Amino acid sequence: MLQFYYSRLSINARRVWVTLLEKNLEFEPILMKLNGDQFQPDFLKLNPFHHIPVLIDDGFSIFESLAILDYLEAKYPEPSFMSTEAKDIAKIRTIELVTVNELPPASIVLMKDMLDVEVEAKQIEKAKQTMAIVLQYFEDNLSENNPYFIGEKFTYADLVAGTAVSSIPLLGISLEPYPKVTKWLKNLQQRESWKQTAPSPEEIEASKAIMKAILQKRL
Ligand SMILES: N[C@@H](CCC(=O)N[C@@H](CS)C(=O)NCC(=O)O)C(=O)O
Repeated sequence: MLQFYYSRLSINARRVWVTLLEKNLEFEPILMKLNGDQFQPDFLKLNPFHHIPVLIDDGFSIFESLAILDYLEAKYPEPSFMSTEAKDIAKIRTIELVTVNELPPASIVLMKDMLDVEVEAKQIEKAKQTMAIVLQYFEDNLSENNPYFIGEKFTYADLVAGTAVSSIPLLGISLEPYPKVTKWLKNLQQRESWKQTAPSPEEIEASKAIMKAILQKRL
């Protein structure tokens, strides 16, 4: 059976978790606390960079969430969350990469500010600008009449961007100026996979001490 190393609050893990659920795959969830357990020798053998998510399929171990999604799509193609149209493939890939390249550095700065970890005012300003550019890019790529980025089809663009955008309001950034993004997020929240993987307010609160320790590089 597939083994999935994750944590309830990890956006990088959530995109894999949603994919496993959406593909109706059976898996054994292995919950990591990220309180130092990610540095244990057994875990470092799975990912020398001490990150979750990690997926193991019959002894074959994979890390990097987008690589895991590629693997799951190739090995378990039904239902498919990719397209075969050249322009759609480019759009899905761009949205995935904008999400994983642009959002995390900005999120880390805003998280530091929120958790009272030292960060310069100009970095905060820059992070807010990046958030606004990314959200506007998503807004411009959604339409009034379709539920998802690629029309009626739910794809990795929705899955990857959606799991990340869901947590942006927690950083004090309002989605109100982006009505299409807000509506799209509501569509995603209707999905069973979304409901099942959403962290509760208590879990979010409880994770703050560990997040602060990671951001202060105390772990
Ligand atoms: N690029 C990686 C990022 C993974 C990542 O940063 N995971 C975080 C949780 S969201 C983590 O494991 N942090 C603990 C640590 O780095 O020690 C991916 O997409 O899988």
